[in-house]
Amino acid sequence: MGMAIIQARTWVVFLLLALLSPSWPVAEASHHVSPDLQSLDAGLAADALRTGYHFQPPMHWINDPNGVMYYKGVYHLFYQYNPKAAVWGNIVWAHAVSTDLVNWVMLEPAIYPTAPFDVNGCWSGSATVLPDGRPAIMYTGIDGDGRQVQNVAYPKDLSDPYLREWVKPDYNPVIPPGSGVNATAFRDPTTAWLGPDGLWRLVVGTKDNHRGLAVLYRSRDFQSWAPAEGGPLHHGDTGMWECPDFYPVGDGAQTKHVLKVSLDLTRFEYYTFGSYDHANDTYVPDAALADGERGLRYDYGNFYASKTFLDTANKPRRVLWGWANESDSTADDVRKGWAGVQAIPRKLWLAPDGKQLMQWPVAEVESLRGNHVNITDRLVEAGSYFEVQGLMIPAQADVEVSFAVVGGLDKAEPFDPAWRGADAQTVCAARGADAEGGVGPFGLWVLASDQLKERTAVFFRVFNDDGKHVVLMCNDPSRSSYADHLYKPTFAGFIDVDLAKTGGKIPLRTLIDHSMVESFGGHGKMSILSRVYPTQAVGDKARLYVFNNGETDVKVTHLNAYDMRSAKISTEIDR
Ligand SMILES: *[C@@H]1O[C@H](CO)[C@@H](O)[C@H](O)[C@H]1NC(C)=O
Ligand SMILES: *[C@@H]1O[C@H](CO)[C@@H](O)[C@H](O)[C@H]1NC(C)=O
Ligand SMILES: *[C@@H]1O[C@H](CO)[C@@H](O)[C@H](O)[C@H]1NC(C)=O
Ligand SMILES: *[C@H]1O[C@@H](CO)[C@H](O)[C@@H](O)[C@@H]1NC(C)=O
Repeated sequence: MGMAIIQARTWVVFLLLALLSPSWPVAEASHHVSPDLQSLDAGLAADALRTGYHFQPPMHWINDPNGVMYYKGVYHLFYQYNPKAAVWGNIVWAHAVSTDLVNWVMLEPAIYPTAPFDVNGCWSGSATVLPDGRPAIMYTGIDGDGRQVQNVAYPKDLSDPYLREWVKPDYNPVIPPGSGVNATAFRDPTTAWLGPDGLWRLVVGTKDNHRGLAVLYRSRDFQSWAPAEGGPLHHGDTGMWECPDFYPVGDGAQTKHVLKVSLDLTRFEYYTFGSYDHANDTYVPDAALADGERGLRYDYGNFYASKTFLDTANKPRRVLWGWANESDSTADDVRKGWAGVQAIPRKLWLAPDGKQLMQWPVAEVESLRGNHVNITDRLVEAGSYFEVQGLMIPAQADVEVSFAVVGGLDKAEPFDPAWRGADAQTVCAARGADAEGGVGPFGLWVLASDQLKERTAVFFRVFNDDGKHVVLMCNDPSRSSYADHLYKPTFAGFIDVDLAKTGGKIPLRTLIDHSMVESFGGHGKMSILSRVYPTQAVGDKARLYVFNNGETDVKVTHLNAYDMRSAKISTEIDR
């Protein structure tokens, strides 16, 4: 049946109408507000650095993914959006739907300021599909007094699988900041879950001075909520906890509960997992896991405010969405007319050894693969490199490669004792892709210009720490662009692979998408996302290389590189 066709322009006009009435005081937030930049003239949205298959709306600023869910055959992605500019502000819940997590139809915003309880902004939150099949959204509203309050919203028409219109009951807010709660640091409710006692539970992020807290609330009817008497589900001495997520992974006796928080102080995310007792709402992380900055991360790069959902359509699987902000300047964003991309949706599961979570791009992404280049058993001698030829647009590609260290691990560089306790990012800053090594650095140069003046390295480097091999995986964008005002951190993690046991083999997959370099090492043990802005290595001028800047030979046992078709992002609904 033919459905209404909503042109992009109509959509923008709709947004403007919806947003003209309320005034927009500057809310207390972790984002810098630039009122002078809130312009209707967004400039050029089309840009050589826009992504082809990562999720982006046609223009303007986006941040956190919100309320992700699967309902009646349709995936819903809501996200924080500024309908007026490429800088943070005027935040609404924009809405997109998909049947495959790859191609998207943009709908009108689902939730925007209309009432005293959200007049100053509709911030992040989550969706819960209730037992009767009805979805509920819980989100943070910024009320007339600038307080952060939690509100509920329900679909207006349950027979519409696109859930276009949402109704906010008058009894909102359902969770105001209680006494002792910091009303300007109280936000981002999780998806709710039902306990054996028939009570709903959810967690809200907050802080008490320097202590970050995941506060547990309970309700019998999803309307009247009270904080659990037992206190917060968890806390840490790490500053504000934003965007908490709490969910089970594994099955049967292996089930663990994951608690993820986004640390406002570092702008990175950390997780623990452990046991959760439904009877008394106690969460105890596994002893080996640390909270906060010493903890595990989903992604060791540019990835924040993430949220998972249970995809009941597939097996079921848990799918993770996260936001990748820009690493250029605000002036660049205003000129581009857009800022922010969603990372590729990732399937997430508990590693068989129970030591960490694993991630892999959802299989649907492979439906965009086109022209294929295949290399097998090619030696990459110490100090050499070669170009992978045959891709039509190496700036929009999916590369799977398996390396094997064939010259042994004897030459691995000693691990400097001064690095013990330091994070991998510090180590990679000291030993980047251009620092010759013993075993490695070896890996890919992506988004490279023909003279290699611009290139982003994704690589491995092996250290010898008193006889134990430590493997560093790193994205090094220090040469990624001629532009010198960009944020170019070397993002890195130590990857838990025992090369002695794998016969020196280590696999890598990198999704290259113009300004996005999203890498997965060790079959999903390590993820690192970087944003880069080449000036020469754009479109079909970009090149792809394999390099080995170490003293030890390595071999590419397999390399499969694919041109990626662009995802279809439309404003028209075809059914
Ligand atoms: C409450 O949160 C705001 C925003 O982060 C902060 O400026 C303020 O110091 C906090 N107040 C207390 C008492 O922690
Ligand atoms: C919660 O219950 C479990 C088992 O029922 C028990 O081991 C644990 O000590 C309890 N925790 C608290 C804080 O009561
Ligand atoms: C890759 O190339 C090898 C050798 O040319 C061939 O045996 C193999 O089937 C190819 N793989 C794919 C997926 O095309
Ligand atoms: C993304 O942008 C960089 C560069 O401006 C900042 O350093 C990061 O803090 C920021 N990340 C997030 C999650 O806001």
